[in-house]
Amino acid sequence: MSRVKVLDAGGDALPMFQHQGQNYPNYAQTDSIVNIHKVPIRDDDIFICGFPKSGTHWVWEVSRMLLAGHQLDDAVEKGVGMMEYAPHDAIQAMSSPRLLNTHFKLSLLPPDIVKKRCKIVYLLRNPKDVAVSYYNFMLKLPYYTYRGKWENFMKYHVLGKFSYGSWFDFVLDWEEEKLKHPELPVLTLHYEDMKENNLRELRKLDRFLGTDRGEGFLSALCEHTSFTGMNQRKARTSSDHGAFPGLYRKGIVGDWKYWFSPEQNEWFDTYYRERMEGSDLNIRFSLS
Ligand code: PPS
Repeated sequence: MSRVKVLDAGGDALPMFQHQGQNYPNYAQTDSIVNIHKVPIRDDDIFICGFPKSGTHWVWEVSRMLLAGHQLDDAVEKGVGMMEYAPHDAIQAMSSPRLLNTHFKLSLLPPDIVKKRCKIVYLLRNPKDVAVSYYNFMLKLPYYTYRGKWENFMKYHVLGKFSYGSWFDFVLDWEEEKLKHPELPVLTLHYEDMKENNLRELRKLDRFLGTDRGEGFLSALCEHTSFTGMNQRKARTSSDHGAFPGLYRKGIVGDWKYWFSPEQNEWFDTYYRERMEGSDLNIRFSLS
């Protein structure tokens, strides 16, 4: 394990932490990454899992309010339950049911998650918007000082050279694990479906978590956790917002159309077909 500088295609450096052949964010303390598989798991733990930039903050906010049974306006951040980021003794100290989250593949997480059949909310977002979101996030991280160009970032990101590796490896690993463990309670939510009809997807989440909050509550929650609502509230309350200024950026489906050149798009589509051949995952790249 070591701290490394990973160069994009133009030679601009991104600082990362490398562990067992995989790159991760360059967090100040890295014990939580190295020991993630050792986190003691409780029967009633709930997990939110997805590749970075798939809408984790959004679903985390919605889920914690469903569990609480009321809207929250506090400064609590998703990082408190992020398994590769939060100190593990702090995760141990959380009261049950714990709402944990991670961008790790299931095969690298504590095996007790599967053994104990913990509930997992699994998030998917189309990889073109993920790439754009990730790029803009990297540009804004003050301690990364990354100034690389989009054209030098995109392919390397898609090929898995940066933090958390490749979207394709991640989603294919998750699909394989879901098939291997059909008994595991997994609710798969697509970012695009949530943008299309948030209330419909919230109902699914409410049923899955067993929170049974009722239509009035769910409608108000949609409003409270809309992109605008969340963005404004976080700017007002959050201590982390300054550290992660690019987090609530646009919150739309299809922003990639403004970033991918025709050549980049063609390259991506060919690569996508190759990697996803044989997969029945239905990923939508636009809502129309
Ligand atoms: S992280 O840092 O990997 O955990 O990021 P993550 O939270 O998974 O994803 C960040 C993107 O989600 C968008 N976002 C939202 N979209 C719609 N509605 C709401 N409420 C919302 N909250 C966050 C956020 O803007 C990032 O996407 P982009 O495309 O960059 O805007």
